[in-house]
Amino acid sequence: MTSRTGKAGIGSTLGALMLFASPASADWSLINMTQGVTPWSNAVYDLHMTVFLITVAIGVVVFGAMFYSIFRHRKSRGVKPAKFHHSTAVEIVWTVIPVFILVAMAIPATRVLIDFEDTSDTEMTVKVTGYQWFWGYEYIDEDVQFLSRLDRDSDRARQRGSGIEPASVENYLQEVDQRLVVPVDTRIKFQITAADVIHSWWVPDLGWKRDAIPGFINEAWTEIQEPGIYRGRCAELCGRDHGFMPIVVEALEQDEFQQWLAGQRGEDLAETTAGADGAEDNDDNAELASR
Ligand SMILES: [Cu+2]
Repeated sequence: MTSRTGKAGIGSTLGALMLFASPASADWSLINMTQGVTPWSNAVYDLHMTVFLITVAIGVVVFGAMFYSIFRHRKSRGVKPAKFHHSTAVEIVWTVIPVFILVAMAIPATRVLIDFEDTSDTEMTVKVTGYQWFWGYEYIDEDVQFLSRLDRDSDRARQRGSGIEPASVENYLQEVDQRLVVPVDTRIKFQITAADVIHSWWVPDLGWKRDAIPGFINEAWTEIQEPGIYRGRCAELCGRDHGFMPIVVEALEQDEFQQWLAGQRGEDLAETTAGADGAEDNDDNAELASR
């Protein structure tokens, strides 16, 4: 019995490996870094691939030399070990070459980082506030703000003994009641902070995450190139319900965004939360958000 399951296990593992190795079915994007939908995330992806290829080349050279030496100079071929210690020339070479490689990698990496830190020239600003355990969004200068919490279907399904099969809930734990709607092709500045503990705002497709720290405002920027829905989550262990504060960004074309904004404008926070659901902690939310 054991050996049969063992064989089946090996068989399925081999099958998976073969599937993986066949170029037609290999979807590298599943195991590779997310390429994202912003110029910055693409720059990071390119950097990642460059550094990855450099390390692969180093690996091939180093392990190639090592295995060749082990094979070629083996004792059974009658090779006698050389007796020397200390070679100044070799030490200089293996210090200088890595320094050059590191500098060659650091220059483009620094360029990309500096670009990310530059939040000037942005066309709109969104303030993001982390709460235990939901997000608050405020469109600075637009008079639009709201809270964004786990959608009700996921929230019901996650309760112990709810009897709801999580698999039956669409986008389980990855959907919110109110999405952060933004326009495409717009440089958006994010100002990220928190009201209680440290959270971290992370949408992989944007290419970055930023800690949300009480008393501090961290800045970041993005420019989404393709309309779509991009999902993320809090990336800092912030408390009991840390796993239940997803982030959903919906990128719309400019005119659709303006329409959406017009529809939202004027609705104040209390109305938004009261309308969103009748949860008992609405008062807490409004109170927290007003701080
Ligand atoms: Cu959090």
